Amino acid sequence: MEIGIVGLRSSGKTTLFNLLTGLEEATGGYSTESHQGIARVPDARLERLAELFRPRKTTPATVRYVDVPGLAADAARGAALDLPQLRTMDALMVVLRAFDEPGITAAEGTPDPLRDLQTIEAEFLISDQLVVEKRLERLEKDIQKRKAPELLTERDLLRRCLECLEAERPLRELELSTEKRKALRGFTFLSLKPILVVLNAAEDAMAGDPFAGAEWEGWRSRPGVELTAVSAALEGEIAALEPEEAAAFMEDMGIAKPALDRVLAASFRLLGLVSFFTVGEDECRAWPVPEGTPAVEAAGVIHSDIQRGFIRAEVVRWDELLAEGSLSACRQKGTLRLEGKTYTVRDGDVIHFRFNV
Ligand SMILES: Nc1nc2c(ncn2[C@@H]2O[C@H](COP(=O)(O)OP(=O)(O)OP(=O)(O)O)[C@@H](O)[C@H]2O)c(=O)[nH]1
Ligand SMILES: [Mg+2]
Repeated sequence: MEIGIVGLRSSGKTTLFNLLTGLEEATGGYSTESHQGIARVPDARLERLAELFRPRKTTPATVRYVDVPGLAADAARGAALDLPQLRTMDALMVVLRAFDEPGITAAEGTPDPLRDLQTIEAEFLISDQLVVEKRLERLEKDIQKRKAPELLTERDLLRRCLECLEAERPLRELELSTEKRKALRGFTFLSLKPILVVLNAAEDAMAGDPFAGAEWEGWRSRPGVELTAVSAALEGEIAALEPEEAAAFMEDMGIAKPALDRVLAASFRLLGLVSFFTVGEDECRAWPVPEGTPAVEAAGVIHSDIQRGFIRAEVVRWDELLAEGSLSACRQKGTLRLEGKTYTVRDGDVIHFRFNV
């Protein structure tokens, strides 16, 4: 599962990407290349489990980010089409510049995150509209030759999409059945992807909710949209400190947790993922799976043998395990449940798979 980082030029995409992944790609000049990297998703539950089991290794869930070159604010409409990589992403993180920096402001204009968000969303809509129109044209020709029911169904669906886009609404806002959603998958529409809007704010603007104003009202409750704010500059300072210093610094600034943790947690939710855990002396590990995954498939995420030879899953909630102190205590107490192949894995389950190959 991948998240594409997208935004106008010099909005701080690569700076954020570096902070999230621990990589050190060049910032400042206009990027022309994309970068890929993996971020560890902090999880307090996993840390608590690791305190109990003291494993040799603790492995958190990860999210993969792809940092793509920025769009120029004055680019020809449809410029997002030049970023074909975006289409293959599962979700998009839209970085908006809200910080003021003389050199950047001179080149890219005064910071106006809402304007920039509208510009980017417009790019998504245009780019999707071009795809829909092209396909509809082709369909009309095919339908003239042959009135196949599947062609007519597809035309109906694409007409609905076109109507939505022409009304300047993203496809995220269409109410679609699972089946229709599947039918649209191959088109890799940008405005259908869930987005995480990250406001890259000035260091001193992190107190309060930057999205509280009336101008953001329309964005606060849209389907498939999450809003969050960070100050990349401030996060960079925190990341450069030793842990104790960082804690003291954050306390001074009145910050409970690094904003990056919020970005990571939101990214994870955006992808529709939940975590289950495996525990033991060797390793405590968080495994990300799509919401609704049955136990037998979750087993396959660990190893295909475990899926193939699946007998049953022994499941206990992470906090119940912490309360009892061990899996055997949970077994005695009756909080450890035996589940079969079709059991739907829930966020925070600790699972021990029994299998036979
Ligand atoms: N003051 C301030 N400067 C920032 C902040 N975030 C990034 N910058 C600076 O803004 C400049 C551009 O940052 P990048 O991370 O390269 O931006 P980008 O979005 O990757 O730019 P392109 O890839 O060229 O589109 C760099 O000089 C950063 O140091 C911030 O939160 N505050
Ligand atoms: Mg960049």
